[in-house]
Amino acid sequence: MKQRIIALVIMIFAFALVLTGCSKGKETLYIFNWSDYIDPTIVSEFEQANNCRIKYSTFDSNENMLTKVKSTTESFDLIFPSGDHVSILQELGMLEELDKSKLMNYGNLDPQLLAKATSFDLGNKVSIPYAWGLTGLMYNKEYVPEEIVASGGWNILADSFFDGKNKITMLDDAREVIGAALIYSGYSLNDTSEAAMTAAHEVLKVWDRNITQFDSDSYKNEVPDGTTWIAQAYNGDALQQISENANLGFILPKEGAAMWMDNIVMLKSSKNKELAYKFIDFMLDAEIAKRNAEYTQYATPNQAALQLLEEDFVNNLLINPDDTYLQKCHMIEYLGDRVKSIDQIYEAIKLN
Ligand code: N2P
Repeated sequence: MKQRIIALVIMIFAFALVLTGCSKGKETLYIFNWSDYIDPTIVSEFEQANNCRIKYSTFDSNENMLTKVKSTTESFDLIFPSGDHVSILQELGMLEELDKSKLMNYGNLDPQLLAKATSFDLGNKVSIPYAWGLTGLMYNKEYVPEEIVASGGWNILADSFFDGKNKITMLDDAREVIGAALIYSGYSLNDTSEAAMTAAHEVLKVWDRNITQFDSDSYKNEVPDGTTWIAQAYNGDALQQISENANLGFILPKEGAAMWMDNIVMLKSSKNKELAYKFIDFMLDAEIAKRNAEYTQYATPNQAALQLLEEDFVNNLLINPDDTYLQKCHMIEYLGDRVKSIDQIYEAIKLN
């Protein structure tokens, strides 16, 4: 017995030594990204190649990210906001202007997408496009009859089949929830006129009868396990699940969808800017960006990576829709104070 205890103490001591030995003296990069949004092997490869440590934290909505970044004493080096939140962080004076000469792989980015990104980052000064995608509906084929899905529009959420069953979720994101109702009502997702707001509110009152919760993360487990039958979902997150479970499906509603571009930004307060530049450049490498797109199932703004991706990925219309569908999609734009009208309706619906 005594010998066993001694052996255990020696083991714990050796383990602690290895742990401290590994992390001691190593530079640490603090990254804050959406959940399920990076291939973890890429993170460890970067750590090994640069003899550093990455402290990686995740968020599930721009709102949560913003609250944490504004309030936290823990400082991040790099964060991954959507376009409208790049503008918000920039207005708050929190973003570092990027020195592109430190990014050898910057030229891999698609100039057309960079031009689009100027709508939230004039002159592409503070952000690096990371991935883009669309929001649709993910469902479990075991529970949702095919004829309901075949109707193909956002109003599936109002179908009487779901009445009182508590089996539908929407994202916990005002822009996404009100956006879907606006698109369904024939308005732009960025329209905050009184007519648009009234129409969206009326639609949501009806959908809300079927909605169990507003949550941006739980659907990834709950649709596969049948707790939720249909959920408003990000396309890549849904496709990650679908690749492991043939019972799952995803549609882009016929009226159109919300579109967003997520970006890497560096905080002015970053204490490790050189390493942060290295990480951005690593992610911009064509082969790395290709592997990351395959893992996350999101469209890449890296045109050199697009050349390397398999046809199956490039031609998947749920990742890269055709132009006819894209014309019906609405980029979530920065609205300044106008966002308050959207937030008000969202809060009213959630309180109901
Ligand atoms: C990744 C979700 C990112 C999409 N899980 C939202 N912009």
